[in-house]
Amino acid sequence: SDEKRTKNRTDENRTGGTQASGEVFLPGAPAPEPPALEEPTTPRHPLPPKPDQTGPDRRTPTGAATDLPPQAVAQQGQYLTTAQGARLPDTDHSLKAGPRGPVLLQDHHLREKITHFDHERIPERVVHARGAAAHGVFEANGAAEGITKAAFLRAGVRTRVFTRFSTVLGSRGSADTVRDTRGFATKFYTQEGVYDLVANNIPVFFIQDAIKFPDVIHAGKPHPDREIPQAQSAHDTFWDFVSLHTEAQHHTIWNMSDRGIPRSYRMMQGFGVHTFRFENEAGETSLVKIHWRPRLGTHGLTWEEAQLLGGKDPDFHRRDLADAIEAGAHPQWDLALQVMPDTPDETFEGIDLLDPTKIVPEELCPLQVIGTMTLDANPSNYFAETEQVAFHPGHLVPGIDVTNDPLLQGRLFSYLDTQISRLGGPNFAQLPINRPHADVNDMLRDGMHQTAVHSGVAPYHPNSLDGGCPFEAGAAEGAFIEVPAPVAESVKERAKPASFDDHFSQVRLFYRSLTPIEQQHVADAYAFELGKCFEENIKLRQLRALASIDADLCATVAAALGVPVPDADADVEVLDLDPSPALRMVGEEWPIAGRMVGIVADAATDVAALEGVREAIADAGALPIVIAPTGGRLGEIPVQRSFHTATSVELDGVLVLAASADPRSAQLLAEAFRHGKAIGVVDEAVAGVEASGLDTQAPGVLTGALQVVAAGLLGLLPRHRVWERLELGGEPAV
Ligand code: HDE
Repeated sequence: SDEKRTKNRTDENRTGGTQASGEVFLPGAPAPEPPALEEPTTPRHPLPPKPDQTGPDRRTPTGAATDLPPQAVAQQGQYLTTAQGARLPDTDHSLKAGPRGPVLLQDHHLREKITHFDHERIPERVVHARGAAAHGVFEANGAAEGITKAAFLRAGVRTRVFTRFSTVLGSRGSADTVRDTRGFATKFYTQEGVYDLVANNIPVFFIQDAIKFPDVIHAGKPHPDREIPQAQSAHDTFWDFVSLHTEAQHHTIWNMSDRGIPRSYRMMQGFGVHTFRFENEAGETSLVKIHWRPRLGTHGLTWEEAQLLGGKDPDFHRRDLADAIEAGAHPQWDLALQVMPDTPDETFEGIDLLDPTKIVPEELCPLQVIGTMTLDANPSNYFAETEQVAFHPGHLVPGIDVTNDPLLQGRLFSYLDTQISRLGGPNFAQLPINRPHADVNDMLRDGMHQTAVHSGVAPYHPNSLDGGCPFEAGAAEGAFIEVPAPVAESVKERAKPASFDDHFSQVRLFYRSLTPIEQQHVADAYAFELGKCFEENIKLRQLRALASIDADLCATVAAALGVPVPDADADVEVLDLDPSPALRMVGEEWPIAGRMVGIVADAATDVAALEGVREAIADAGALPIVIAPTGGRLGEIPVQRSFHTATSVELDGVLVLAASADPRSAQLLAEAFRHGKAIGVVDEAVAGVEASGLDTQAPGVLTGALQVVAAGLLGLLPRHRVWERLELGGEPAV
C-alpha cells in the first residue's frame, strides 16, 4: 500500500501541483480517477525502497559519504518492530491487568513508544525558526575563475546544494506571509568541503556589531509579558529599538517596502550582506559582495494579500516552493558578484565595505554572474533535512575568506554555538543533511550522538602509531589557508569607526530610488506599524527619523497617525546620493513559470473551450486552476477549487468563463481587482460580472472572445501586476 500511495502522490502531483490535496492537473494528462487507496492487507516482503527517502548524500552523482542502506533511514519491511527489532503483535493496546484494568509498568513497547514521542521535538532556532527548503544543483560558468580559486566556481562544475528559506522573527508554526526579513541559506556540498552562503533577502542589517544582536532580536520578538505579537515588527519594543538606534533605519525601510512581504521564495533576491575577501590562484585578493538574482524577478505581495494569506494559507510560501518544484517549474537564481579592489582602507567610492548597513549600488559596481542554482527536489523528510540542517558563515572553501566586518566576526562564533544546543551536542555534522561530500578525516571524537565508529588508536597530531595519518595539507593539496590580510596596529577599545556614522543617506537613497507605487506602500507600512504602537513617544521618535529620510514620507505617515509633522534632527547630516534604479521591483517583465491562473467556469461551460484554454495557459508555462461553484468534474476535467476553497490570493490572474451571482465569486473578483491582478472576462460573462460590481473598463480587465482574452491575460502576467490599477488606488491605503 505504501508503494501505491507513493505512486499516486507522485504521478498526480508532479503534473502541476499547487494545492495541498494535490488536485492540480495539467491539460493533456489522463483524466485522473479519484485515487483508489488500496486497503492494507497481507504483509509483503521486501517492499521496494521509497524513491524519495534516500539521504541527501545519495543525491549526488559524485559519491556517497555513507554506506548505510536506504532501509536504515526509514521504516521498511514486513512487520512492525520495537527500536531493538523485536516484532510486535499489537501497537494499539497497552498491556493491562484485564481489558479495563490498570496499565502495567512492565509494558516496554508502551514506554518506548511514548518516551520517543515525548522527545520528538528539538528546540526551534532562536531566529529563523520557520523555514522551507529544497535540494538543487549549482553550476558555475567560470566567470569567477580570475577572482577566486574556489574549485566549485570553475567553469562547468556542478555542485549539489540545499537551500533553506526562512522568516526571522516568528516561531516554527507562524505564518509565512508576515512582514519580515527572509533568510536564504545555501549549503554547497563542494569537493573541497561544505561552503555555506548564509544570506538574507535584504542586503543590509540592523546593526553594525554582533554584540547588539540579542538587543535587536529581543526588541523584535513578542513582548516578554504576554508573548504577543507573533512574527510581527508592528509593536512598541521593535520601534523603540530602531528609532533609538538609528543604524537600524536602513534595514527597517527595506522591511517596510514590498520586499518585506515577498510573493514567493522563488521571487526573492539573496544577499551575503557582508563583504567577503576572495583570493585567486595567484594569491591576489578582491573585496566581494555576493548576490542571488531570481530568474523569475523580485516580487512582493500587496499588504492585503499578505494579511488574507496569513489566515487562508499560512503555509503559502512553503507550499508555493514545494508545489512549483513538484510541478517541474524548478526555480533558478543566478549567483552574481560585485568585485571591488582590496585596498588598505577597505572602502569603495567612499563606502566603508566593513559596514553591514551599507549597500554598494549596482550602478557603481555592476554585478557579474558567476553561475546558476536550480532547486529541483523537495526534501523527503522535513525534520531530517529542513529542521536539522545547520549552516555556518565560517564554512568556507579555499578562495573565499571573511573580512573584519564586526557583524560577520560575531556570526562566526554564534552559529556553531547555537547549533550545539539546538541539535543536542557537537556531532551534528554527521547528520545526513549536514554531511560533507568531501572526505572527512577529522580528529574530533566522542560526544553526544556520536554515530561514527572511528578506527585507529591515535586521534591526535602528531602521531606515529597511526603512521602519522592523517597529514596536514598545504596550498597545493587544497588546504583552506586564511588570507594573510594585514591587521592594523591599534589599541583595544570598544568603539566604532567614524565611517560607520552615516545612518541616513543610503536610507534616503533607497526610498528615492523606488517608483511612486512602491513609495506609497512604504508609507502605508510605516503608518500601519507605527499605528500599532501604543507609546506616543516612540511614534514621534520614529517620525523624526523619517524626517531625516524624506520630508514627504514623514508627512504622509504623520498624517495617517494623526500627529504633527516633526522637524528633522538638525544634527543629522544626510547626503543626496544618486538614486539606484536597480533597487526597484516594478517596471520590468519576467518569465511566468509557475504563475497561477484561475479559470472560473460552471456546469454550462463548453468543456472543449475550457480544455483549450487550460492547454494555452499550461503551454505558456503557467498553471491553470479550474474553479467552479462545487467540486467534482466539468465533463472529464476535474474542478480544482470550489467556491468554498477558491481564494484570489493564490492566483496571479483570473479568467472568467462563467459569471456567477454567488457572493464568493464576486469577492474573488473584487480582491483580484484590488490587488492589481490581470482579469479576463469572456463576452458571455461580461454582464454577469458587471452586475456583481466589477469595473470591466479598468486597466488590466480584458473582455472579448475567449482566445483573445486568454492571450491578453497571459501577456499581462510577466509584469507581475497591473500596476496602473493599484496606482489608481485599487487597494485601500492602510
Ligand atoms: Fe543569522 N543566525 N545572525 N544572520 N542567520 C542564525 O543560527 C546571528 C545575520 C541567517 O536556515 C542562527 O543555526 C548573529 C545576518 C540565516 O538554518 C544564529 C547575527 C544574516 C539564518 C544566528 C546574525 C543572517 C540565520 C539561529 C548578527 C544575513 C537561518 C539558528 C551578528 C547575511 C539559517 C542558527 C537556517 C540563523 C546568529 C545576523 C542570516 C543564532 C549573532 C547579517 C539565513 O546563530
